[in-house]
Amino acid sequence: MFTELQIEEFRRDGFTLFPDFFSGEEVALYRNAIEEVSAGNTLENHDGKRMEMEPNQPPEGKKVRRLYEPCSFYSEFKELSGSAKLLDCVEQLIGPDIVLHYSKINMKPAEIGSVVEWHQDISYYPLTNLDSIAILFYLDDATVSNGCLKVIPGRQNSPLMNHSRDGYFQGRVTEEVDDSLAVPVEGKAGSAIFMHCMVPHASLPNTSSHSRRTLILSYRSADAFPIYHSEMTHKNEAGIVLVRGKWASSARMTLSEFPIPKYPRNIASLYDLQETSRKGEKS
Ligand SMILES: O=C(O)CCC(=O)C(=O)O
Repeated sequence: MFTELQIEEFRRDGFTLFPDFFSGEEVALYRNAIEEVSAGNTLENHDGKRMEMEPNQPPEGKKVRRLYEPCSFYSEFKELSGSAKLLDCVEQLIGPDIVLHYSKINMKPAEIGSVVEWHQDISYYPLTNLDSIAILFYLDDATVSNGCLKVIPGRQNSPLMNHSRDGYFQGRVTEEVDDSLAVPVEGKAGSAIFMHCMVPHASLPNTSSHSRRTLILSYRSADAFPIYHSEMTHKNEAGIVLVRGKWASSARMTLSEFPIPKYPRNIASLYDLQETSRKGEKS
């Protein structure tokens, strides 16, 4: 459970770091599960339904960039997503009726781990209210040198930043970001960052010799419904799970307007969309 102080910090800054959320044994369990799932996959021959590989490696390279939806596919992570310890914390932040929205593991492998550019999570999936959070669990010690998360504290109460260009959603902020406002969130393996969906965040490429694996679970209040049903929304909504409390019979609306992300196509991931955007293709 969070202390009053941690909740205050979350409300003020939009995030809070929970040190040692996992024990050393739990970290080892999740790392082993990741290794098992990743084993045998290469850039030229991998299970594209379950994972995405780092693109800048030889065809036989084995560096995975992301594992998709671990809480749907693998028992260790599914169990975590419904665990009382985690949901008690989530409930303190977004209330008693809780939906697991999505999960993923960003691997940020040593030497070539990809950049994540500035974005606010909810720009990808507008909801009727903002009771939506992501929890980022570091499974390795995360520092500035291996690409820990960077955030802009306190920005969660301002309007959404622009994520579009030429009318298309870019998956990254397209206005200027004042990097001097950013703070790195370093943490030991096993620590967790609870982050509001409106917090701008990013992370640098990993050029160090240490990987920075991060498990990410996103939850939303059951009365936060998608306000725009693109094909991407359909795909995602098929996987949502009520993990505590009850389904809502009406949507709670707290926003008078919100930008709609017009996706250029079905994307594999944020990396995919941000890369396309960098190349300057119409997206
Ligand atoms: O892995 C990271 O550093 C950030 C991840 C993130 O923001 C995302 O996948 O939406």
